[in-house]
Amino acid sequence: SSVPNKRIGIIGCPFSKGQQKRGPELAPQESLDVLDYGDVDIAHRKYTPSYPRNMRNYGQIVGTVVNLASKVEEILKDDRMVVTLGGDHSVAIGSIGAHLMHNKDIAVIWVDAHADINTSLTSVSGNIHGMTVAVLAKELESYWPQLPGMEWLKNKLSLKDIVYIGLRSIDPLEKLIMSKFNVHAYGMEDIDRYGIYDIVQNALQYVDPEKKKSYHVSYDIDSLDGLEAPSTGTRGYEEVSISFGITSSKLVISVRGGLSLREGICILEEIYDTGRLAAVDLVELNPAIGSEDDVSKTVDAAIQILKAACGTVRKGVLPNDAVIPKP
Ligand code: HAR
Ligand code: MN
Ligand code: MN
Ligand code: MN
Repeated sequence: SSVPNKRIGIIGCPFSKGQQKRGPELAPQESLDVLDYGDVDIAHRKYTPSYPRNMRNYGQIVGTVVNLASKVEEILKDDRMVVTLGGDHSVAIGSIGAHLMHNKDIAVIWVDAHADINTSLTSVSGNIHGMTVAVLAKELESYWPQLPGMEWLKNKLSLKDIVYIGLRSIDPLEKLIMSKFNVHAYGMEDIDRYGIYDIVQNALQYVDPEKKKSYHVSYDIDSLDGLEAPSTGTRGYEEVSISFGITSSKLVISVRGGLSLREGICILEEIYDTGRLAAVDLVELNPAIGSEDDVSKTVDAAIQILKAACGTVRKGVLPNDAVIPKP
């Protein structure tokens, strides 16, 4: 129905561990108009006693996501598709928050090994990148302590308007939250069973049956298999000690067995095809992890995902006025 947006705005949010790679290789077709909006200022707010417990670097994060949000809103107002290059997944508080300010009627497609739906009270790690969805969620408001500095987030995301693709590492209390609120999710086993194409069509049908929403894809590069995208923070085998009250145990996080790059590309191609893709986050790419080859492989995977988001067609497009050369 709609015409895909050929105008794109790129914003970097080089948050703690993320470092963005960008350049002309992002522009898949010459007809694309890509405008670089620069990088967001990273805030350095000191700890204050009013900050909630178990949220590492809270001051820095609230300060930064506000800056990102105003840039993202500016790009959306310029009628461009927004590409936010993280940074870790906490930057999506800013990008999705801004998308919600611009248009209340959005649908989020969260492509990730993880659900990132811990509150500060359920998180084992205290890492805010594992809490992003919960910060944004309307239904979880009463499960948080006061979140100073997040008052700008007035239009919250309904958990009915998010769908997960590619999950394979969920904490027990995240699972509890997801089942209590009936959050729609496709895990790797669903992709094995039905194939990625049908999963994407089903996900869109679920989250946007009337085909009118503005899409936001929040793409965590760790959704890809570690063989495809090794340079990311949580891709392998990890053991974390957890305690819930008097119970404590070891949680084994093993996130091998992820999406192929082709599956990742397919997701973005199909969402691009709706003509309503308004924002993409590409997060958790960490150039400080792995060898030089690992980094370039991961960056290349990210570029291919973003090119698909910008309308690249793998089987090729016809050149404008060209003719086949003859001797
Ligand atoms: N669920 C775990 C936590 O809350 C691990 C989260 C890891 N998150 C990411 N982004 N890498 O998806 O800490
Ligand atoms: Mn994530
Ligand atoms: Mn993840
Ligand atoms: Mn298609």
